[in-house]
Amino acid sequence: MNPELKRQWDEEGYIVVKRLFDPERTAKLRLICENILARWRVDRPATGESGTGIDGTSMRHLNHPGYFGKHPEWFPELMNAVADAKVIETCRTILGEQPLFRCTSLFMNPIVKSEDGNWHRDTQFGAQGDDEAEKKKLARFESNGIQLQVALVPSEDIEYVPRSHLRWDTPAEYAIRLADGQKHNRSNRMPGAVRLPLEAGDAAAFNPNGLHRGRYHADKLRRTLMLTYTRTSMPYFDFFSNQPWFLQPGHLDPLPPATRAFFEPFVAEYRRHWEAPKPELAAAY
Ligand SMILES: O=C(O)CCC(=O)C(=O)O
Ligand SMILES: [Fe+2]
Repeated sequence: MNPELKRQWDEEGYIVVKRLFDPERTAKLRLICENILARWRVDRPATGESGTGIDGTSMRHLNHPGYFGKHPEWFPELMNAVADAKVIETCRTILGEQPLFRCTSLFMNPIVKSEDGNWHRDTQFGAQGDDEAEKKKLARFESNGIQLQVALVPSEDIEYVPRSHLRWDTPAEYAIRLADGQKHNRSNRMPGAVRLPLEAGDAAAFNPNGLHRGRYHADKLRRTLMLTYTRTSMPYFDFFSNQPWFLQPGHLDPLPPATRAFFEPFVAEYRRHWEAPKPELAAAY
């Protein structure tokens, strides 16, 4: 347990962990993710969907078994990273309890279209533009989980307003994030914003209640592998945790015992949901 890490998370709303993965492991994960991304751009094993990936900026469920047909040895590499002792200890420090797996994602640069991301708080989703409802969410909602973004190549694509997770917007922030039907929300003048500079192998996490955005520029290579966890005491079934492929016989067999042990509570928690198929959740891989 690192008290400074916890303090920074609680007070600043974000952390950067230098060299979470060493260069060798980072390079291996990059190779694996590059291959998965190339496949995702032409077809999606989880749904049989095809195409459309050129301007995509994120993809989910890199741990789907359909991505490992040619390289079965890459599956344990990826799963070992998700269950890595240092990663789990970092999450445990922040959450104050054992983390439960939620999902894997990759953020990447688009190939053609460039865009600065829109400033937002994740609390605004589902609040339907009702500021009072969002304020209540913000006051009540202690972040349920952690999204750890591991840079596979150097990246400065995340911007965050430190400490903004603990309060509502200042007038200047509001003018950018929400005013006028959000038409200024890609502004480059957000007061107090910092970029989180990452070398390959470094990781960042931020409380998504705070003001943040990404950057999606075709000429700025971005490959960040995001490992997402919830509190074990607050599991949440939705598109992200809908991973029925974990029910395939022998799915966890290729994994070393410690990694398998990390995923077993995930399977135990969501099994009953996966056994009753949810086509509406499967539609958007
Ligand atoms: O990293 C990014 O590009 C932004 C992602 C984001 O907004 C989020 O994870 O809530
Ligand atoms: Fe967000």
